[in-house]
Amino acid sequence: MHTQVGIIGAGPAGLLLSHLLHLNGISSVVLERHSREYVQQRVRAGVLEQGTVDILREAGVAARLDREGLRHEGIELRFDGEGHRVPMSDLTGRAITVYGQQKVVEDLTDRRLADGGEIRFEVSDVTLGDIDTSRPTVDYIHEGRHEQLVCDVVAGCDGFHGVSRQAVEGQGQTYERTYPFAWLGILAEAAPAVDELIYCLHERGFALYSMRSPQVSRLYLQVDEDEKIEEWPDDRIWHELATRFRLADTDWRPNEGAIFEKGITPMRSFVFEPMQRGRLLLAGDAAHIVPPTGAKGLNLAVNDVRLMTRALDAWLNQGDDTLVERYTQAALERVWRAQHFSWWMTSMLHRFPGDDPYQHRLQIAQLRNVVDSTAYATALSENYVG
Ligand code: RFL
Ligand code: PHB
Repeated sequence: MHTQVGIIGAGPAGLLLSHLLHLNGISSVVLERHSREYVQQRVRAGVLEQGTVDILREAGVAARLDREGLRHEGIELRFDGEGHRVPMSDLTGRAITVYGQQKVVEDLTDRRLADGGEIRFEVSDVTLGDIDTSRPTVDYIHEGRHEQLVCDVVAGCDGFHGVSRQAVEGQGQTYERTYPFAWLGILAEAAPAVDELIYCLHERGFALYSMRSPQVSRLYLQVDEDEKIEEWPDDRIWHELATRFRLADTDWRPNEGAIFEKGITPMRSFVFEPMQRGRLLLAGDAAHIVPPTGAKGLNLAVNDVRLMTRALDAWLNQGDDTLVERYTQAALERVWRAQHFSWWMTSMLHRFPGDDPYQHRLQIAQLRNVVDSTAYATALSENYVG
C-alpha cells in the first residue's frame, strides 16, 4: 500500500499531523500499537498553551474544547503555608486552557475517521525499512497479516518508547537527565476547591492541584522514584495532600471524592538530535520529553507537528526541501527553551534526596523572588503560557 506519509503512533502528535496533512492535500496512514479504547482512556496532560488552542481552532477541531475547556488566567504558587497568585494574563496578555489530553486525542480521532482518514489500531511488529531511500517502507502486522506501507516520508510520532527513534539512535546525540523522584497522580470525583492550578512546595515534597472539569479534580504528589502504588491507599493520599497544601492557621484542604484513577509517572528530561534523518522525521515524545512540572510535553508535540506540516507541504506539494532540512533546527529552539523551563520549575518546586534545610530556604527565597518581582513573574508566565 502506498501513502505519502506513514505515521507511527496515534497520540496527539500522530493524529494532529495526519489531520493537518489532510488539510494540505497530503495523504497519510497512521499505525497504532494499542486499541482505540486504550489510547483514548490513557490519562496524561491537562494544560494547553494558547498557541496550542489556536492551532486546534484553526484546524477546525476545537468545538468541544471551546465548550468544555477551562480558561485560566493565573496560577498559584504555594510555599511556607502561603498562597501567591501569578497573574499570567495580566503579565503576558495570554492564557492557558485546562482540557484533558484524552479529549484532544478523542476529538482528533473522531475527526480523522469522519474525514475518511486511515488509522490502523492494534498493529504489531512495526519495523522501519531503509530511510535513506526515496521510498522508505514500514512493515507491520495487522489482524494476523503481514503488511507493508510504501511512503515518501515516515513520521515517527510513537512516543518515548517507540521504534522510530531506535532506527536512527546510533547516528545522533542524546541528552538526558533522570530525576530521583516521581509523581503519583490521581483523578477524583471531587469539585476542585480552587479555580486555578496550585504548584506547591512543602518540606515533605511537591504537590500540584489541577482539574479536568467542575466535577473532577486532578492531583499530584511527589513520591520516591521506586514508590509502589499499593503503598498509597486513598486515605494516605488525601492525608498527604491535605498536609502539603495546608495554609497557615487554617484547616484548608482539597475537596475529597472517589478516586477513579491512580498512577505513578517517572520524571525525566531527554532530547535526541537530530530530529530528521533521510526520510524519517520525529515529533513529540519520540524525540524529546520533559518532566511534567512545566506542562510542556503535549504543547511541544503540537509545535513540532505544526513545523513538520509546513515542511512537508513545501516539499511534497512544491518540491522545496529547504524547510525539511531546517526542521531539526526550528523545532529544537522551542524544545530547549522548554527543557530549561521544565528543569527550572522542577528544581524550584521539589525536594531532592539529601537536601538540607539550607537548600529548602534557598528554594523558598527563589519562590519569593518569583512572586515579588514582576520580572521573574513575567518570565515564568511567558514560558508557562507559551
Ligand atoms: P504519545 O502520547 O506517547 O503517543 C505515542 C503513540 O505511539 C504509540 N506507539 C506505537 N505505535 C505503533 N508501533 C509502536 N512500536 C509504537 N510505540 C508507541 C503509543 O501507543 C501512543 O499512542 O506521544 P506524543 O503524541 O508525542 O504526545 C506527547 C504527550 O503525550 C506528552 O508529551 C504529554 O502527555 C506530557 N504531559 C504533559 N504535557 C503537557 O503539555 N501538559 C501537561 O499538563 C502534561 N502533563 C504529561 C503530563 C505526561 C504525563 N505522563 C503520564 C507521562 C502529566 C503526566 C502525568
Ligand atoms: C494536569 O492537569 O494533568 C497537569 C497540570 C499541570 C502540570 C502537569 C499536569 O504541570
